[in-house]
Amino acid sequence: MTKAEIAAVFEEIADLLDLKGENPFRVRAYRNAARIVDGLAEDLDRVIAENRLTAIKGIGEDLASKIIELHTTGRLKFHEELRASMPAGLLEMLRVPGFGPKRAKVVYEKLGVDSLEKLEAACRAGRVAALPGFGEKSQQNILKGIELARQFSSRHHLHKARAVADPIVEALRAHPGVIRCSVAGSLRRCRETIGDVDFLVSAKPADAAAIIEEFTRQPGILTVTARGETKASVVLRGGLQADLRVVRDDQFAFALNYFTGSKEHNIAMRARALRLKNWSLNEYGFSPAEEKEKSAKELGSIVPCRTEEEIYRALGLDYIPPELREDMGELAAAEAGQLPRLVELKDLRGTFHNHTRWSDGLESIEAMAQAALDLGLEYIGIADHSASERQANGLDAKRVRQQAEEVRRLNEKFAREDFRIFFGTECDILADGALDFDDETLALFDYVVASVHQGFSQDAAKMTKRICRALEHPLVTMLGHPTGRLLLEREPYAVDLEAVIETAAKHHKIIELNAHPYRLDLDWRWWKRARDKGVRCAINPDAHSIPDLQFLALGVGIARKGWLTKRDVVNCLSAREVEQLFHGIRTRKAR
Ligand code: DGT
Ligand code: CA
Ligand code: CA
Ligand code: ZN
Repeated sequence: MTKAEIAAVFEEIADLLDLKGENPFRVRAYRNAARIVDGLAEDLDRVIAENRLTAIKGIGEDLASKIIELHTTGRLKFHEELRASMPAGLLEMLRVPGFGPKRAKVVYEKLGVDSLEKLEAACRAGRVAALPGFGEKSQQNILKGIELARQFSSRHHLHKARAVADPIVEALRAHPGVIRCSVAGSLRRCRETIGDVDFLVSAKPADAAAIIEEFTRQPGILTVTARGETKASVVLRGGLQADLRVVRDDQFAFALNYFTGSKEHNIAMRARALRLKNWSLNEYGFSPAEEKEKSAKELGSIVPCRTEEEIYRALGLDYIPPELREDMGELAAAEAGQLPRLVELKDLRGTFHNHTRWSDGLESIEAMAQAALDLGLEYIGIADHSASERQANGLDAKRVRQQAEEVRRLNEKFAREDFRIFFGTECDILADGALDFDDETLALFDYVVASVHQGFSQDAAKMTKRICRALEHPLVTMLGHPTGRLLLEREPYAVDLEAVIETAAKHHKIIELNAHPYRLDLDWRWWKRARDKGVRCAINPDAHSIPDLQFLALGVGIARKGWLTKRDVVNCLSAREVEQLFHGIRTRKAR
């Protein structure tokens, strides 16, 4: 099991113990352990081999042996027994947003409710509202939450889908019968959430059976739900479904294009083929439109295409990168030769908005900076929480000054490596749009990320005013996670993004693309519009640990979906240019 999977097991153990009403310290120990394992920068194999697990703060003998059991066998007896001792529906109920183990315990004990269905029925009958500590309003919220949980349960976060899909693609590529292999579908288009994973392989027909056999034997696969001569469907670890299709190599480009989608993009492509050439286009190739019966499947494509580039060229189009295939103007731009040259991960020279032990991060400033340097970056921005974020150990004005001193000292050291730490803050935007620090304190930072963390229930007019007021403050550099959404968990707060973008543009403020896989906020659908207004983007991992810095890659994928180029993304500037930009924003001279 990977670190993330072990962390998920520990989270579930904590939930189960909580449901049982166990000692809160024991519950917290597992939640902590989940956080620590997930945030561990080092290779787990190595830490185990060198017998160093118990040297990690928060991991004792007992947890260490559980980590080893999970990592080596993929299961944990303690976890399985705990699971078996409780109705399975209880855990399912915890997927309802805002409905935690404490509340689940109450409805279970008082009403015998032990599944999502029973919870819904009890709410509809008004029995939940009558429980002590619940009431009419929370009953309504639970009903809304059940609906969301149902809607969400069929989709999965992007990073989880990537983590299970990547090793399978590698294993397939290593198979001798496989000629070419790729993921397709929403995962290739880098959508923010994934319904199912689509794998595509090309091979000689005689090799298909062996490839399908190899696929279904992968360790990431839980069950095989369908198996045919050229297809298989499976359930991956974590509950994701996946399909594999095996095609001949001369069909590969057409199949890849078809199964990458989106469906809307495919429809536009087919319409263009018909209109321009009187060809029909499908997953097997081009064929004359009138030859419905003898399709490309039997006769082969009338224009053979080895690559997707050739398919687009055959239709008079520049190559359209998968991220743009959403039928949002990409065909027209490709026809006119006006597709943007999309930003790439290697263009990024630094990142902003990262947390350290000074607030709720796991590592020291130095360790985060070293990790960024190891990734090949030239600078990192540290932006810990401000005082109002008490549960996140937010900094007050006094600690800000101490932190500034530490950053200064570290910068002397890192200057020798041509690396720089920018000293920032993630400053709360208070309910009325005022900032959480006074101007004198704000002026100590190189830059200020302003974010909303509380008071999400304001109406759109209030929230918009609140955020715009913060953006108008001369010492604010960028807006953090603009909608506060948590993908598959919490809807965005009500806000008029048009007005927010307008205000950011007017004051030359940057908007963050928060690259944390639960956020991916500002949403890709808005970026083209923001860029056209002249708003620049900062791709920020919102890292709380060293591995979190990898989220940058997800952020780049979303930026690409938003049509952004190197010029639109401030992470592509040198440290020197960033310094000038931040200064320019402050002095209102930025352009
Ligand atoms: P997902 O799985 O919901 O995250 O989204 P996709 O885009 O991966 O959708 P999926 O797995 O149902 O299908 C993969 C691709 O296959 C899809 O992007 C386009 C193509 N496709 C599927 N059904 C249709 C269809 O009815 N018409 C056309 N033109 N293409 C389709
Ligand atoms: Ca899919
Ligand atoms: Ca599919
Ligand atoms: Zn935040």
